[in-house]
Amino acid sequence: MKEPIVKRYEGNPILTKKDIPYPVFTVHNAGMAKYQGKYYMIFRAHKDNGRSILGLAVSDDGYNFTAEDKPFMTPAKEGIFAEYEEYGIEDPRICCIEGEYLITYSAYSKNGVRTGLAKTKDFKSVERISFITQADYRNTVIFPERIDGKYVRLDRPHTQIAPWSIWITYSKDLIYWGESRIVMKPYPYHWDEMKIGPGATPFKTDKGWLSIYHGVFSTMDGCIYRLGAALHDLKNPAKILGVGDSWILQPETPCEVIGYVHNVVFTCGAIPEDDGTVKIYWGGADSVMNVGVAKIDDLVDLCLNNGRPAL
Ligand code: BMA
Repeated sequence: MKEPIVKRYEGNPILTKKDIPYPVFTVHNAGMAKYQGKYYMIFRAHKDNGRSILGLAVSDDGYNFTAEDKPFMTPAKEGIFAEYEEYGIEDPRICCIEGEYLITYSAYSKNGVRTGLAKTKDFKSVERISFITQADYRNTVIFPERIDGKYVRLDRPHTQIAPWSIWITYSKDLIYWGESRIVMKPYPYHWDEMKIGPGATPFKTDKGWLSIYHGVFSTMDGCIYRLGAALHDLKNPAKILGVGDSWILQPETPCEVIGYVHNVVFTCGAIPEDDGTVKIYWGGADSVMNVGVAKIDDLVDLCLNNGRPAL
């Protein structure tokens, strides 16, 4: 059998509800960052009313995490943020840029789901900046460098009319965003034919920005969430150089197949390392956190030499 491109860590799951010192019922879909040599994980957790909050766990090695005593972010209690976060905050992504850590998250309320933007310098305090989309946008990742002086993001509008595709958008100040265009669509009768969305914050390789995304396939037994890889041009990330034809990870282990939502691997964060590997973190069945390692060259090769059309 072919070696899997993502090698699962034998100690998975690396974080579960049992590791959290306050009551939560899931631990999943965590954004990841390295700060002062440590690994920071901002995870999503369901409370027993079915709404989500964000917790924080820290590790020296990227595998053994200890959760902080208190949640990192809970829905805002006042002002504009309270109005749009009432039903919970979910699926954080972290982008380290110019010494700050930007956190994008899905904010749910009776007005729909939109992307919130917050920032932290030290993973102790967090400051909300703005909502950067209107309703029906999720899965927002910000590139870790300005390109041509602009912040760049990928996101996924949520609509029944257009295919659920990945779009790119630019900003000079993180508040006002524009010049949007579609960059990648689901691919018919393929593992990602139903919908796709940005996953981990893209990271730089010498061949392009590597983006790990999720793709969904609908079956008679419900949806299957898998992960794939795409490579964006370094100078013009609206241009996709290649999308891997095959998935890089699919639900296979018991904690990915069975849980709060069956058959889900969903990433919000990956950490590229100096040795040419990347640690990819994913929620298993919307219940626990897992990690695996891939060689960056293998992912790039998949995109460039075993591809499918982006659009
Ligand atoms: C998506 C999001 C993710 C979740 C996935 C599978 O729509 O809600 O947070 O992991 O569904 O349930």
